[in-house]
Amino acid sequence: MMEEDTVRIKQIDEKRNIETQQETESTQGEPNHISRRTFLRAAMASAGMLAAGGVSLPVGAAKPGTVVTRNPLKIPPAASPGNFALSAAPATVDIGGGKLSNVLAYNGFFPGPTFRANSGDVASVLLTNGLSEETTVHWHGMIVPTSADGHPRDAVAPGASYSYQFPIQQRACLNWYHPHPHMMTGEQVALGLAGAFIVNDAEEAALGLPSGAYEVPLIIRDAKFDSSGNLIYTAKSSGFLGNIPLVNGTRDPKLDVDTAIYRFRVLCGSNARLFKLALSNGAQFTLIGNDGGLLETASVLGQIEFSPGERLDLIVDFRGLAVGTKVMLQDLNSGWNLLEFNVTRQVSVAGTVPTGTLSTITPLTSPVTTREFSFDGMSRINGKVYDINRIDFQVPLGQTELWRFTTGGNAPHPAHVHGASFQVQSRSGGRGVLFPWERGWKDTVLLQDGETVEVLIRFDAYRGLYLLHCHKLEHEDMGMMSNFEVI
Ligand SMILES: [Cu+2]
Repeated sequence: MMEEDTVRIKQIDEKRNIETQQETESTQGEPNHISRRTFLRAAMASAGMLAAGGVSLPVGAAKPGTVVTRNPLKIPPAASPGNFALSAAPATVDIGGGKLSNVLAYNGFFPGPTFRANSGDVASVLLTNGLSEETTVHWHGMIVPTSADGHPRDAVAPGASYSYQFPIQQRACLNWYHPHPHMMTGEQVALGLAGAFIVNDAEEAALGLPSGAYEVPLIIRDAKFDSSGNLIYTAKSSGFLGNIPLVNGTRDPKLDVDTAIYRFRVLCGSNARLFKLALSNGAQFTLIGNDGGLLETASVLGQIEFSPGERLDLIVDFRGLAVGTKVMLQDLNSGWNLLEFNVTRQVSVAGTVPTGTLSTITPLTSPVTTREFSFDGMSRINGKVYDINRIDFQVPLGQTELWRFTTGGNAPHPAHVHGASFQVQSRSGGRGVLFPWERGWKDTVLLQDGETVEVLIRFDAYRGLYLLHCHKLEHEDMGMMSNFEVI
């Protein structure tokens, strides 16, 4: 494993820039190859910087009070996944104001096209790998057969193609797609490979939620750029943190809005950063859904914190605002301005902010098995570093189980499961409560230090190989991941 990893890291990118960071807990028991890898990466980072003739000096996020030129928010093109040719390849894109950046892109778009389908449709996507390294596509939140899950075992070699085929048999929700290759997920996502996947159904349609121009996907992430303005990846074992926020691949974005109700489909697309969303005018969000679709009832909230891989379905009401008003979507954690809403047009659009019952969610009950998963250090689950060939446990199809996630340190760890959604039951230690955005169906739940989170889960759809992992992508790449089999 050790030599294999070393070779793989070398293949990735000789100029990548990786710093090591000590774990806050004892590293005793941390397998050898991790320290070998971090050492190797640090050595390569030095070599890369020498070759490049110096260290780049990316400009930080704008300071408060600075006048910022705002760029129209990019809206990725919509696409049907019915019979779609998807390429992953280097591209040059405008991230706003004519600033051209070299990125990795799906079909030349950063973010990739937004897939939109109805429950009951069939997805058939042919990926062609135009990268210089292997990749896969994982359909995060989609319940798909193992062959379509983008497991690192199903790596697609440079120049090769892979056909992802799956029926869409789940409720309306916002999911997303991104690479999941062995130990290179963090790099490929940070360099631009991600896109939204929206599923619609009749239950959702009956609510008459804002649609068309009033339904806007927002992929929020952080990023780093070199002095030429190209996206770069500088991994840290504690997680990649960029210094520039991007929404839909747009720097300093603005969105012209009408005096109407909007539905924002929000994805935390960062590798490691948590965002705490709020509106600058003190207005509140109406939260109507999350990872697995609509909640039973809406919640009105001033602040919402979410972590890599989590999704939010938010209603924002601009009806009472005067034309000319500017409202900023902010991240209270970093102090960043994420997206400026400019109220530019007075309209009268029918519609109301949803209240009351949105959806029916049948609770999972009576687990027959309890499993414990300790997210240890920065690279292990239950003491073990991921081994692509090792199956760590087996889960009977159709059996309700209680999974208990714990962590001894080095959080945040967003715990993510493939192959099924779960229902969060409790959080003890740490923050000690469940939040309104953790109701309903989830596939990613945040563990902070000292926390134990219990979920109920049942795999109803497919037998086969799936993954449990930390969605801090650097932790995932270092081995905080586990293979399991639904039998
Ligand atoms: Cu983690």
